[in-house]
Amino acid sequence: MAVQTLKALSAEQVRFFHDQGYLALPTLLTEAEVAALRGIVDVLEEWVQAHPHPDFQREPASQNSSRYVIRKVSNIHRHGGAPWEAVWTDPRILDIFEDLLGPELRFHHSKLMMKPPFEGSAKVWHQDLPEGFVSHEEQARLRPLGTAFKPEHAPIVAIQLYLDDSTKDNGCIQVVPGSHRRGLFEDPLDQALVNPAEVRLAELRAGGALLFHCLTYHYSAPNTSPRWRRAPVFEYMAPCTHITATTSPRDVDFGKVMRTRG
Ligand SMILES: O=C(O)CCC(=O)C(=O)O
Repeated sequence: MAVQTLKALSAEQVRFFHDQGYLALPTLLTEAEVAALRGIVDVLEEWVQAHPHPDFQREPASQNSSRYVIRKVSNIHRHGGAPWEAVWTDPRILDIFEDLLGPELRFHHSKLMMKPPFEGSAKVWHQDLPEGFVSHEEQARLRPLGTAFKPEHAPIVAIQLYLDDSTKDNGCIQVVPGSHRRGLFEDPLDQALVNPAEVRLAELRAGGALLFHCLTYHYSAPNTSPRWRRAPVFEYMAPCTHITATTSPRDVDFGKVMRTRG
């Protein structure tokens, strides 16, 4: 078997990701990069008050208020201008994905998850794959496979980057380690599948990042704190040979080649 030369991660980090289905990276973006990206989010948030857009999703609690409190921005790599496009194609990030998925990288989708102070709602326990990454027919084919449907058969991985410290009280991501090896379940996950004793909090400082596989069970709690939690997600994939990957019709640049062999 060919020995892979790693570009960004250690062999231990790669092993941890494949075993556990997630990996925390405490430092990825610099303070200056975080400040620049936050600045653009502030401008976008102001702009959308007068120009609502289908890619900007309101926080349910703000549906009837005059202010457009944003929960999610789809296609953030296209809405945020050059600094956000730079994150999308950042060689530091693509090197990490190469280490995890190999040299042929494709784009899946991007979004910015926003949790406004005191208002940011929970995202229930789920796996990403049944949230539109494959069709309903494909899900019906894959679910009965149980644990024979392996994470390697669905090489789609997310990176969530933190523009604010992400902690339990402002709704950090929580994961069930190793759950990406349990097969595919209905969306959202039946709460009975989540053993509270297994849950790990992915608390990270601003500038840090979390990688998670599209089969890993994950959840984020409501923001009960006075602090924002702004956290973009970029997903990339290797060419899929065991599944037919798809995405939401609104996502742009799906399948774009980010890296090729050699
Ligand atoms: O950041 C969040 O609140 C949830 C993100 C998430 O669940 C996802 O990207 O699949």
